[in-house]
Amino acid sequence: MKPNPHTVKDELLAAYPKKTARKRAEQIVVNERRADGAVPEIRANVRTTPGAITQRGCTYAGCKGVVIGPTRDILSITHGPIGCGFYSWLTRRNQTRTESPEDANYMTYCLSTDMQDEQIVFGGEKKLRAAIEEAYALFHPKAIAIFSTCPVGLIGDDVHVVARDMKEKLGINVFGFSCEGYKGVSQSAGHHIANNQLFKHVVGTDETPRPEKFKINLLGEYNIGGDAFVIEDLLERCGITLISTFSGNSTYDAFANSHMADLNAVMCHRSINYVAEMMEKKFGIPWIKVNFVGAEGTAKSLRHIAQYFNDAELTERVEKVVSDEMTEVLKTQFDVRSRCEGKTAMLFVGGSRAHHYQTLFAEMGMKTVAAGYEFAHRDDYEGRRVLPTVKVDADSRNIEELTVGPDETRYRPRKGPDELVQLQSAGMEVSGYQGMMPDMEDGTLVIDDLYHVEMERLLEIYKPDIFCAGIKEKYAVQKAGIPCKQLHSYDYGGPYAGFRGAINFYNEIDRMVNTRIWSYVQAPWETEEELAQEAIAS
Ligand code: CFM
Repeated sequence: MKPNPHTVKDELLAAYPKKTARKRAEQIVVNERRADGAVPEIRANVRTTPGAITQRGCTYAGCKGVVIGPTRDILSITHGPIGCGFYSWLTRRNQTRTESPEDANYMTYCLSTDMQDEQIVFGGEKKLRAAIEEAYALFHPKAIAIFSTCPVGLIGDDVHVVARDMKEKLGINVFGFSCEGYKGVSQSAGHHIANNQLFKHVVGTDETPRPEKFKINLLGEYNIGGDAFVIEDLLERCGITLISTFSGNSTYDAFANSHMADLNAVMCHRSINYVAEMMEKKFGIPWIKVNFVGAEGTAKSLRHIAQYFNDAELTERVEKVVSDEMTEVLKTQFDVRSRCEGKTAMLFVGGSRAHHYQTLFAEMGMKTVAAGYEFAHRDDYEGRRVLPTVKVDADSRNIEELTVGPDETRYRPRKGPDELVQLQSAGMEVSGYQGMMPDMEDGTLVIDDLYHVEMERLLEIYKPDIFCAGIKEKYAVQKAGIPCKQLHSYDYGGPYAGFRGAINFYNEIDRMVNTRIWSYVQAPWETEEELAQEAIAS
């Protein structure tokens, strides 16, 4: 029998003291869409209740690990004690491909100032300067980025002054990030800080003109498991020039030249919408939301890009690529549907994938019964139209909001207001994002910042056929006898983007939900006799 989502919500809340339950109730929402498309309000981007086991990461993780980390030729230095610098490793399965074997790729290196007690007491700036000089002597990079961990902010080291001095001294671009882990309630704050600094220090610093016809940037694609390679190939076959990607398979030079593009295609809205907005204000480049996850989403995104440029030849090429790819996609869809139709999934991931990957499951005939983001904001759930009503609390006010206006010489609106309205009325959302909830069925559960104790109850109540989360959840889920797909790292798999990626995903999920191995999961103390007795008792 299908569980009643309202009863499930009450059950989840029953675990908490009254005051906590009252607040938490606003983050656990039964999705019900009104006729006008509006969805219930959800509380998001707020502090995790102390004591709860959250899926979230910290601000430093969002800045260093997520946004800047995947850029291969920016040398990243973590400033802090080594115990705080886990993400110096870049643990995220981002891939990159240099154009020639001689080109710089620092992604496999792990640099930290390794602060000791002495620096905590007397200050760490001196050690940071020495580290930058040492790194420069070793690698001669084009740019060095410095990332602050919590203690740096607590003791008051000024990484920006150090960066400015070193930039002058070494003659390369050096910039710092005040991305101390505690700066925000999650990694989301780190995205914003990374966006700001990239925009201030890198974007628009290379004026080399680009002669190509259809020039775009892809924002919010991080090349996990090779996704970017699939998308790059598709764009190339369509005749679309990718000036830069923020930041999968990316380079410093591409960011510097990115203001030459005529369109920003935003994939992960949460992590990079700030850059899109600032580029629009300063250079006049419009942005649209795209989604290269799922065959349908990929086709729609390519078509929207063609529609934006409004060119018959481009449209024709896009249609050719889509139809070439769809034959194989539909064949696999048909095959996996015979085994997966009606099975259920739950997705609790980050700030965009819990939405994007629902489309892949839908293409397989599978249902999403519950989903949520770790650190997204209300607009990622409910759509950007709620932005004016989002409460700005003290935690959000902590993050710098850059004031950006049109560039005196370089502001060039790529489309006039009328053209933008025309695109809108042709069904294309410009500067917009619908969010996750309008795409989810009524009666599904939407939970922000899922707590571990809730996850365990959900598994018991719904027994979904697959649960999608990350490494911290994976083994707890599997011990409950339910397969867990990591949608952050893809486990060892991928790519899942584009048409080819969709086929990969269908096949992998088909294997995961149809293997019998999970029915054999049994704790040693659960003897057959005891289980039989339990069954009789219930
Ligand atoms: Fe964007 Fe991401 Fe995500 Fe994200 Fe992330 Fe990630 Fe993610 Mo892990 S940028 S919000 S901070 S799509 S690392 S590639 S998988 S939580 S859903």
